[in-house]
Amino acid sequence: LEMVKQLRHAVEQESLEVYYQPKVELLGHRIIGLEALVRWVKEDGTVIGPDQFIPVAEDTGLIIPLSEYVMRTACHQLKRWHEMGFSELTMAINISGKQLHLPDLVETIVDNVNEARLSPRFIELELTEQVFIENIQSHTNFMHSVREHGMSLAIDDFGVGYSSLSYLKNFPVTSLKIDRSFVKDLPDNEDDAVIVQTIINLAKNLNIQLVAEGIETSEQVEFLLSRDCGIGQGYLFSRPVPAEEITQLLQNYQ
Ligand code: G
Ligand code: G
Ligand code: MN
Ligand code: NA
Repeated sequence: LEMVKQLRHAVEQESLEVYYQPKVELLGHRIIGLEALVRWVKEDGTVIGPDQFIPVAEDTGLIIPLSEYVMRTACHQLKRWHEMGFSELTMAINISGKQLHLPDLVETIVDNVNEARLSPRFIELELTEQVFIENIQSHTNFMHSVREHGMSLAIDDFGVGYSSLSYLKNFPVTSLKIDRSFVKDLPDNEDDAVIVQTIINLAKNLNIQLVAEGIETSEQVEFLLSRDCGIGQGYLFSRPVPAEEITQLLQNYQ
């Protein structure tokens, strides 16, 4: 209960922070996009991760103002980076299954994109595989609406859910993010190597962009490049960090 009160206060005061993690080209490490990841920075400076408060926010309805804050902040920040000359950067925003039940979710997202004077083609929404497996009509409607508005749609944590892969054919997905559990033990773990190879082939055959998550070593990069996976995220390139640190990374690269 105390946590609910504090979280409500943090949302009202807009004292949550949005961190960003780069998505890079594995060959050359150029940043091509960012993923927005919300953080709760307490007054004593401790940083709390979303796993600890998103579920609370969902159960209390605070997810509505919270996610609007994240979207507004991320869109305005992306606009700032575009105006600094990094004009092709994309922004990925996480959407949880429960948020999909919110009425007007797409409209809220589109309003924020328009308000920041961004083209929707720079916005990518990440849904976990669970959402696809559930196969609920309202979720399908959401996905088509996202695509009709010109935004991209990624499946996050791909490969961890048991499912029929046919949903890849039936949903308008533009990108797959290989769950980091399959990347962790590359290149030595032969099972993971086969699984990752299979996901790479799948994405290629379906003409879907592929992103490897959780990259921490250059050996992992070498393996992925040799198998023709060209895009990734992970601590090797950067942890999720505040916007100013991303600006530094962008400027240092040039
Ligand atoms: O940043 P970190 O790895 O701690 O994120 C943990 C989880 O929290 C991830 O699965 C991510 O998708 C989720 N998450 C991060 N930011 C947001 C957000 O703004 N909204 C929602 N719904 N989930 C988020
Ligand atoms: O579920 P989602 O992919 O949105 O979660 C992103 C989470 O993964 C963030 O909490 C982020 O901190 C974490 N993460 C990102 N890169 C790495 C990595 O290289 N290693 C590990 N262990 N975690 C990572
Ligand atoms: Mn994600
Ligand atoms: Na993930």
